[in-house]
Amino acid sequence: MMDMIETKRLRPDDLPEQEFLLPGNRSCAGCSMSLYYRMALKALGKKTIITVPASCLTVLHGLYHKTSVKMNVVHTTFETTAASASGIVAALEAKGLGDEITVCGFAGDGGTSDIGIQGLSGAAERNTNFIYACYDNEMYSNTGTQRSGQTPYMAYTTTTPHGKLEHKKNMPMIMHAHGIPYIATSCSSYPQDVYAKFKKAKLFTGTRYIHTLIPCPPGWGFPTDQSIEMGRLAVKSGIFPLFEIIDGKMFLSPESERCLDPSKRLKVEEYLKLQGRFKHIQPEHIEYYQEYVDNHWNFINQFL
Ligand SMILES: Cc1ncc(C[n+]2csc(CCOP(=O)(O)OP(=O)(O)O)c2C)c(N)n1
Ligand code: SF4
Repeated sequence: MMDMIETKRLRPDDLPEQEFLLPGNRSCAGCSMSLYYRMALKALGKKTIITVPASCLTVLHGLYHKTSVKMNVVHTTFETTAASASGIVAALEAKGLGDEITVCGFAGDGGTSDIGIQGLSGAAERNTNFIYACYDNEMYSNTGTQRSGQTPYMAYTTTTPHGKLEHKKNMPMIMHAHGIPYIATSCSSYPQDVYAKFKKAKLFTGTRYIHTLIPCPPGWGFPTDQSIEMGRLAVKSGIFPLFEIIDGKMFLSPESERCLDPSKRLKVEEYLKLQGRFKHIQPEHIEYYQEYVDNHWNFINQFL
């Protein structure tokens, strides 16, 4: 049973020593994307082809002829991650290598839930055989922090100077509606969980989707040594639930189980007050945000 595969209690020394992300890259100080990517690549392993669109991740990869990534990588245009992955899969299948090599598209939240959603939806409807990994820093970070469909309620961005009025688009549930075999959420603050979920995704055939929260110090407005803490607060407050949906059934990850009990959820204010992007937020917004998170947990409960 796929749901019985262990995704918890991994210790750092359970992880393979081989590194595909080399020390030193062009992401900002404190960027949790590096940690996330390092874990994901360890899980995917050498026999992988990656496709990456315009984003902070392209910056991390570096400029030709130097790179920090020891992998086969295609750099593709902003909206084409899933189309590019579909093309790579078709080419591998034509060469009889479809079962041997893993294809994985990595894109930001803008590249996934806004401009890239059409190609992703088409590929998922065909159940094309690749992993799609959305790293979610909740804005278009690479171009200077504009609003995306994943920017949360009331967050400041350069295009929402008074705070965004809408909530995050629920990408994992949109992907769930496509009936794909494996969906997971993860957060860079829980690196072993990131590793385990990529490793588990590899066991399935068809479209697999992993959505990961990536705290971004300059975009969110917090000190560079607080990235891990910020992700943990997002999970502990229930703002970002960690779960898997395996063959249509949802399983809460251990890190989020405590959130089933509303009294054990950290108040959303404890998370919001530490970030510059929410500094203009008023008590009525916080109350509304808390209500929204509590209602979202009632929604999640229906699936468990
Ligand atoms: C068609 C097109 N429109 C706009 C851009 C400019 N652009 C490059 S990266 C980027 C933002 C990417 O945001 P996201 O996908 O969230 O990734 P992040 O930068 O946050 O890592 C934009 C708007 C582009 N490259 N192509
Ligand atoms: S802008 Fe944010 S996501 Fe992009 S490299 Fe810098 S810290 Fe990382």
